[in-house]
Amino acid sequence: MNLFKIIYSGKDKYLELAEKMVEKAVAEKGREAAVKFPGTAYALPVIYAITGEKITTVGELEKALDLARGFAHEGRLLQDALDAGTASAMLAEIIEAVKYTLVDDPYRPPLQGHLTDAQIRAFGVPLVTQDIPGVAVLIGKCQDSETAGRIIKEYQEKGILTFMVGKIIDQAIEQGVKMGIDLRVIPLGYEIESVIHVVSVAIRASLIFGAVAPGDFQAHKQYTKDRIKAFVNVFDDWDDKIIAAGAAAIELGFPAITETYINEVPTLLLHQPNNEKVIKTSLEARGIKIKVTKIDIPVGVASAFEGERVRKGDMHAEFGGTKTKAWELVQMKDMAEVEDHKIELIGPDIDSADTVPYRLPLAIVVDVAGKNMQEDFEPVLERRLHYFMNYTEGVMHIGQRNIAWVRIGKESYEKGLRLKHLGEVIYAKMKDEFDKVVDKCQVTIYTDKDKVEQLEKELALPKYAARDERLSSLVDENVDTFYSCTLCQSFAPAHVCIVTPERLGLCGAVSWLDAKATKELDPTGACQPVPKEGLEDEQNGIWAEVNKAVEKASQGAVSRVSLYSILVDPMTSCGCFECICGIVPEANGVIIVNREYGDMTPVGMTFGELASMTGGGVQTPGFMGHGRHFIGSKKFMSAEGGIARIVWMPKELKEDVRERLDKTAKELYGIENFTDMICDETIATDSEGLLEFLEAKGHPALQLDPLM
Ligand code: SF4
Ligand code: CU1
Ligand code: NI
Repeated sequence: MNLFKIIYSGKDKYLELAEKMVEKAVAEKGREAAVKFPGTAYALPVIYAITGEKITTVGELEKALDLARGFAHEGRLLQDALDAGTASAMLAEIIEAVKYTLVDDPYRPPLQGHLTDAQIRAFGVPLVTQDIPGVAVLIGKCQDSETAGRIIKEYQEKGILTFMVGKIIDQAIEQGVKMGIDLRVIPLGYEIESVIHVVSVAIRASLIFGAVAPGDFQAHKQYTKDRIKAFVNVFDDWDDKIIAAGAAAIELGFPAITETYINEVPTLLLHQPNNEKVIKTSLEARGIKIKVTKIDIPVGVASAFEGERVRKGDMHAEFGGTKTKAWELVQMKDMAEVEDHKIELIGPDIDSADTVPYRLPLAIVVDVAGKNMQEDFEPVLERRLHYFMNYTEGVMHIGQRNIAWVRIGKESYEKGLRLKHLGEVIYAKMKDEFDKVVDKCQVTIYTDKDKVEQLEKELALPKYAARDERLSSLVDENVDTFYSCTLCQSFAPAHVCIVTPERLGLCGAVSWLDAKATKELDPTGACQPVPKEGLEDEQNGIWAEVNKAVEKASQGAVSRVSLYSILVDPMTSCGCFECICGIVPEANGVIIVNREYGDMTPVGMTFGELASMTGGGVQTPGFMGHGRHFIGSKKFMSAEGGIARIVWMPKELKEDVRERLDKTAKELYGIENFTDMICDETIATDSEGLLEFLEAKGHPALQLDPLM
């Protein structure tokens, strides 16, 4: 079989279909009709990245066809064949774009189709932390459903983000594989063209995080090859279109592993007929190493289970919520006080009653000891409890401290999961993630009502209060060290966050205490101390040492950064920010939009469009990515007047930050209920309505100096 012939023939089939689809779109919708995928600021992203052309109308699709044709010259070299693969990708994107033009939602659950920019941005943190160590694209149909189910499940347990195209989706459904974006098992669609939606994810990572210029295809290929750890598995049922898509993947640096022998190209196209070995072959081909902590409990423990929900009807036991008390605490102890790996349950377990759902009070107390442990790290470790429990199959954890809420599903209970196993998970994960500071760890789980209540009063509440006290005294003025974080450089090579007590990392996941702990855990790692020295500009928050650190960590890309301004040398963004703020000159303030909000804002841009204004470690005055928690900070654009500049936020975000924001506004300006003066989408999404509202409320931004 001639591999090149197969690819060219596949490409021809895409071309034929794409031409037909475009014709159909012209006939049904007319050349002026808009063409777009939902929730992206990058038009047809693959074509945009490859050619620099933004295709936005049906008429322009004809131009896109020409662009794709131009890529596909038939020749004898591997590169010619790979170009035909690239052309196939562009044509597949045209076909998919027409689907979205002809009907509103061509993909219905469980099928995913296109992913939005926001969904891609949300993958940023788990990708950089290696929570998601790689990306698998499974195409075709396995020999049997059991094999498909087993392979998918194994990828899931390894944390691999798994996309499926073709009949394997039905096999997964048949096997009861739970799927969805949150579970990191994503069925794209049945037709091979739908594979473009994962190519689009890789390409947009390059546009968003890498800030690679549209049209510089060489640079995009380099980015995806170096930074996106993806690979393709083609199962039995292949045809030439699938192989042409595989060629497109290979061109991006993603190896394809086929079950049927087609041909082999060292490191790029591999043949693995044995289904038992396909995972190993794939991970090796892409150089993906998986760190596994084997935890001996009856259910799986994997980051991919994090998004799993336990619904009321599927629930065996419940703790907290509104029904019972539930709290958790990590506390530092002396070495002699901790017996390593002691796990104790005080009170009834979840199999001692026959009323289901079974409701109990719960307290989880984790004692840790270690030479390098510090009291400051307690909350850092404690916050991980949420993740450790969520990673456990069939366990859902919400909240923290004494507003914890835990559910255990029936299925996992029936597999044998009991409370002690939660202790095992916590123990194993603490020792694994925090090995440099935790030498010994013991876990005590209380379900005895009196004990839970008594210890809450005597132990937990005083501890929480002391921590809050410590946190409120933790202001930038009171420390002599900030931290740099460069974790995101694996995707945004020039980006550096400077983390201060009052300004957390823009991903929302790294506070000053987290950074301090990270430095202790990994002394030469992503978080490095930056001495707060050489003050150059007090108002904007510019220090010579900070500049030096940023210049070094960004390899010279950025040499001057302010910590308190969004106009003067603002901090850069990588792409995974929780929120973005952008100025509205006519309102003399800024709007803030969170990633979850998908609709229009008063600046005439969606989150995705605003977000595309910044990213990849570039400074863009007037636009800045930041964490949710930064919104209530006294340092939030304090150079420009502070939080009084906030004029609009989505309602959900307002409610989330209300308490802290109101408190800060009271302290800074003596304003009560400041959050109520901020407009939201239920009031206005245009600048006229916004201004009207601000005037009616007497919003303080209107009295401040002109922003520009
Ligand atoms: Fe990335 Fe900044 Fe968060 Fe570090 S603090 S993980 S660099 S966004
Ligand atoms: Cu990031
Ligand atoms: Ni980012």
